[in-house]
Amino acid sequence: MPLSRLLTLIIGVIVVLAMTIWLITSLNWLYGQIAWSASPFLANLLLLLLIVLLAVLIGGLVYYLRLLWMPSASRKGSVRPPVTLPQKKSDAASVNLKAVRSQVEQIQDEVARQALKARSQAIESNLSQGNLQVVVFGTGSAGKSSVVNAILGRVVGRVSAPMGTTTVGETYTLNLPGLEREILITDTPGILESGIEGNERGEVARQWATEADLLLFIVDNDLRQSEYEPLQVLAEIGKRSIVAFNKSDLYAEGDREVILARLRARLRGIVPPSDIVAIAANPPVVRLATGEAFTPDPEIMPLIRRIVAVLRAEGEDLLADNILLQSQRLGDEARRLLDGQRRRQAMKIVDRYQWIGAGAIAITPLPGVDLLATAAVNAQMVVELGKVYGCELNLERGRELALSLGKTLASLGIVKGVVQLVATGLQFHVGTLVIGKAIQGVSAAYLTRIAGKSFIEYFRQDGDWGDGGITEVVQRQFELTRKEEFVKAFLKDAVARVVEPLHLQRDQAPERVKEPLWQPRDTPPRPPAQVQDPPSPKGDDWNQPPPRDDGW
Ligand SMILES: Nc1nc2c(ncn2[C@@H]2O[C@H](COP(=O)(O)OP(=O)(O)OP(=O)(O)O)[C@@H](O)[C@H]2O)c(=O)[nH]1
Ligand SMILES: [Mg+2]
Repeated sequence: MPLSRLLTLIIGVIVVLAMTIWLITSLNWLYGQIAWSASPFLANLLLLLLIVLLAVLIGGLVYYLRLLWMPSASRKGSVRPPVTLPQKKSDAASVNLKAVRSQVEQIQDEVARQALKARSQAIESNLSQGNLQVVVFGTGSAGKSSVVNAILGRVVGRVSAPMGTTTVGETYTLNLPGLEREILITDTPGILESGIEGNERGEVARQWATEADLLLFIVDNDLRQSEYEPLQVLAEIGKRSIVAFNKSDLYAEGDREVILARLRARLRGIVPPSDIVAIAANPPVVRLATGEAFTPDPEIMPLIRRIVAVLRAEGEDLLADNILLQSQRLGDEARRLLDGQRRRQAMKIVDRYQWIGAGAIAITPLPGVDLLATAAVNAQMVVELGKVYGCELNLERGRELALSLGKTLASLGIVKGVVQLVATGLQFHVGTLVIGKAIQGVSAAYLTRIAGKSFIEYFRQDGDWGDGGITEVVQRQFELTRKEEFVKAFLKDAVARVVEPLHLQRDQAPERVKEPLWQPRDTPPRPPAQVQDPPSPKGDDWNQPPPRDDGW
């Protein structure tokens, strides 16, 4: 007790004592006066009245003193203080949800967008309501529905011997003594069942498990490796589990202890030993010696006690962790969908530019191999790709980027590699008169593709080439496009889009066929009208006239 309060108390007691003495003396004097001047009966009556009044006054004083002295929280008596989630985690979750919402808004696929919106709203309402989600999980026929029935104390889920009795997640409300929050308990289908339907049911169960604040993992014997794995995976993503060894009535006391000990040993580091309990959720009817049928009570209290203990001690943290986890998972999914959507949009742009460039270069060929790289990497394409990824560039910046990528293509020998690859691929498809033009056009398209895909990587990483720099990204994209199936499909497309129009053009202009369509090497350079960006500054090899032995 603080000193100030102690002093107040002492002074108060002295004052009260002094007043009491004065009061008794005064009453005594008054009593004497009345008894002497009036009657003793009247004096007794007055004394009684005064004593009652005094008692009421003292009672009132004691009541208010108690109020003054008691700590403010306990004064409210039965009203419990409001429960708040750990501030940091719930703040992080709401910040995360806000970011997710803006990503979800950008998703164009209506169905996916609505689904993600609904999930983000569900997480938000969980954040504000804070119900605890307990999910009953485990292999088929381990007794999950029986456990739910026993915990709820009434039959809600169908129970039967064959696996696959529960086919969807069923949720019930549960109030446990000593817990402020409402608990939602979900019975799930069994995992690790065979067949397509079994797998689908297992997926439903796993989905529920990832959304749980607390998992009740039901087994009916020692743990199999296949049961251990999902439990471990769930523990790795931060799921808290209680393991219930059900059907323990089937085992003699000693065997039951052996199984429990094995479970505790196997799950060391994943589930604390005290959270692995033996139960019998639905012991079968037994026939007594007298011939009478007897249904034993379920032995479920060890599990209920653990659920209450864990939720009381860790419930708020589990809830906050789970909300954070759910919002992060939603964010990952939104990002994945958005990334796919952007990639599709970006690839359309690359496709468009690669064939525009190919056509232009095939009509107006270039004098040298290395010039091809500059022509193939169009600044406007870079600007448009940036826009898809929310990165606004002006044309000047687009040019800079295009130029540096073109240089990289040339310096890594990718231009020559592509020309070689295209020349080999086209040799049987193209007539000799247009072969040079065709190789240039198709190579330009190929290089545009490598450049476009490299820029997609760059913009995906918020305008960063990554640790390996531009060289590594470009080299990787080149390697990826060299895969046989891609080259085949690309060349097939190229024949239709570049080579055939060239043949057609030649056939339709017989008088010009006498001059080969392919420009001789020493023709002065003519930049392709639509695609080529201005050449780089003087003194750059890139801009030098092509060497004489430049062969197409
Ligand atoms: N001996 C014994 N049998 C039990 C116990 N609990 C459940 N069973 C039996 O185990 C069988 C399967 O029980 P369910 O509760 O349907 O099991 P489940 O895990 O929900 O099964 P699915 O929904 O098919 O995955 C039933 O025949 C139950 O009677 C128990 O404590 N002791
Ligand atoms: Mg079931």
